[in-house]
Amino acid sequence: MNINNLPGKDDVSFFQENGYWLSPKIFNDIELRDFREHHAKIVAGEYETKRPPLSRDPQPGDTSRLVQVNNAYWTDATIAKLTLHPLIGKIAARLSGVNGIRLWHDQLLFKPPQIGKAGNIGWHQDKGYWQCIDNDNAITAWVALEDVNEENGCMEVVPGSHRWGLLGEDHFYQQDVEEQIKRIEEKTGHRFTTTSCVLRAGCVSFHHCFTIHGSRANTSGRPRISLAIHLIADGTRYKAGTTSDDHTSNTLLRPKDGQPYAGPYFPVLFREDEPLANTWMTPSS
Ligand SMILES: O=C(O)CCC(=O)C(=O)O
Repeated sequence: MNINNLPGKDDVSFFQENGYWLSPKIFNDIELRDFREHHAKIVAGEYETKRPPLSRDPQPGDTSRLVQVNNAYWTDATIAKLTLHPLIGKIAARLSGVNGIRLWHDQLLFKPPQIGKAGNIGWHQDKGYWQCIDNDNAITAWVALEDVNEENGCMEVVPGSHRWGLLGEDHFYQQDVEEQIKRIEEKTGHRFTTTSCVLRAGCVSFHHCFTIHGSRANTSGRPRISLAIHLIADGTRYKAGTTSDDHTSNTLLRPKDGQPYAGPYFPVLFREDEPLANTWMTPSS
């Protein structure tokens, strides 16, 4: 990882204006080779730590649709290094304007080639699923472990949509993404224009928890391989009584109203004034 790739003032302004930011390449080819190898093990259901993930869908062996593994970092020390990487935390803190970052949960994603709409991810705002979070500073770091573009179904974001409010259009599993666009345009009165997050392997896109995003089919001959790292500001508290009460993070902690999300289920990636803990950084290639 190259620690010189922190967002500057203009990058932070871009994030505030557009609700997303694409990093330059921050993981080098040696790191990427390792991450891909361990990503493949998890997809295959080989859990190095013997601890299963929090959840997954579908089960190992089925690659007829998008594979999604939540808290993949529990299963594998190499993926844990990526999920909990302090530089990811530092970038997220800088973009969000907060002093510390904790993990909310990770989501390993594998979009096989040529599975048509079964690889689509419907348009949604992450905050729709995370209303139990008492602030709007949550942010996602989406790490490309292979090159991603329109051909293999890269993530697309709707720039500026983080300022449209909460839409109640949270359809991660909705595969008819075109039909959804019409509905959102009618509902909001905004034109729905997307930007493709085209990334080289080793680059990371960051999106605000209100930013509408999703992705279309992988029409290429190669898989789309990535890890989404969902992050919250250190000090974030549980807000009881929302539609997200049954979010898996709450089933882990069983918090009381107003209780901070803290402890081993929500590890700290980064805190201002604390040294970056990770010693395995190497120069980016
Ligand atoms: O991988 C995608 O296409 C969408 C991922 C996503 O919904 C997220 O990272 O929040």
